[in-house]
Amino acid sequence: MFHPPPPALARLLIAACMVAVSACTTGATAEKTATDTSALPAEPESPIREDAKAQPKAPASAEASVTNPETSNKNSRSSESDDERSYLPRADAMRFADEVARRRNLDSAWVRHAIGQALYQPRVPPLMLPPASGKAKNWRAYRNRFVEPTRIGVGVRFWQRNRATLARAQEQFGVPPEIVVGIIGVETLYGRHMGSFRVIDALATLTFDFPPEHPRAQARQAFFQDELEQFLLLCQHTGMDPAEPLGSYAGAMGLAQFMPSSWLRHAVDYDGNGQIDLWHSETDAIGSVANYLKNHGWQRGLPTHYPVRLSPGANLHALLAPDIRPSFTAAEFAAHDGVRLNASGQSHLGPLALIELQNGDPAKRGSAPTYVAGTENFYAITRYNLSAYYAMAVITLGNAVAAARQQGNTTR
Ligand SMILES: [Ca+2]
Repeated sequence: MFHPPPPALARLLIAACMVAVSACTTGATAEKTATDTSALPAEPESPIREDAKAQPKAPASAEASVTNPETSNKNSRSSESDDERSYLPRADAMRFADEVARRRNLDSAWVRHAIGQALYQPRVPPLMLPPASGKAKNWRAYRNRFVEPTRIGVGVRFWQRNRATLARAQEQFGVPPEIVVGIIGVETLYGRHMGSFRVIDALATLTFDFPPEHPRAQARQAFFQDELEQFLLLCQHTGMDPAEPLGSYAGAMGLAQFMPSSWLRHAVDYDGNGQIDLWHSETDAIGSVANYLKNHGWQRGLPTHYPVRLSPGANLHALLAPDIRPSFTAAEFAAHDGVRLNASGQSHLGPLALIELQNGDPAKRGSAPTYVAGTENFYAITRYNLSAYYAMAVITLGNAVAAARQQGNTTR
């Protein structure tokens, strides 16, 4: 999947591209997550509010049903040839190609060829639509998809063979192994499900055929348009053939499911072989995840969350208002009637957020929500995927793998 560039060509392209990349990373581009399976680019006025409480669409590793798009597309749309699905004849796609070429100082024939070989993927747009409203979120069901014996077992082996790298990443970036192990486990089951859509197909489909019925279609389409542009820059930068890389239906790539913009900004060559390969190098993936979190506010040594004890009838309205953004001191938190932090939570120095995770509709055989007090490190994990459910699944899986590893060590 990853081909090193021919050296002479690569040097030329890298020189041209570094200028372009720095131009886009210093702008006021909205913050984006690494994976963007359900995520929104944060906006100045109301960052992440809409999706922060939502149970996200599952990351690639839980999407077995979308891992073989080519087969299903061919089956379901056998009358449609590749020519009919190609973006080559689309005036809007070619106009965009010319704009990108001009904006980024790229060869316009190369950009037109790259976008022109993209194929519309009919299964992608429906996957972007939010779940039907009124459906209660269910943290326990979500958690059980990720925190289960197979994933824990694979996670223990991943940790074992990468323990030196995980320790190095903790030393350098301050992010503990269980968080990195939790993220890569939830994202791709440690590389088992990295997605099988061509990235160029997924991003072109979401750029030129984003579902108009989506409540935020315009912003989301703009997000993917930018990611398509970033993907082309990434290909120029690395010498990858744009037709080659595979990823999720949203265009997220590799063990850590990085979107192209995140790859350009936060991925690192952590095995020192001179190139970044997030598909095949577990070492590069580990360093990149840790670097991403550090760049998004991770603080060394800070816990992710504390338990919260609630008395019946506790008034949570004010505490829930800022959503997952840590906004209250421990004293302010505990000043609310019926809300109690444990001893370590009470002595926490930074801001906290009351995190609510619904467990289905209590009126329909569901149970009461789960609450924790999230710290700035909990919030940092939500920069990876804008969802409290996602962050809590990452933390819970990482801790479960750590516990299983510990148990294995003591019984061995
Ligand atoms: Ca590398």
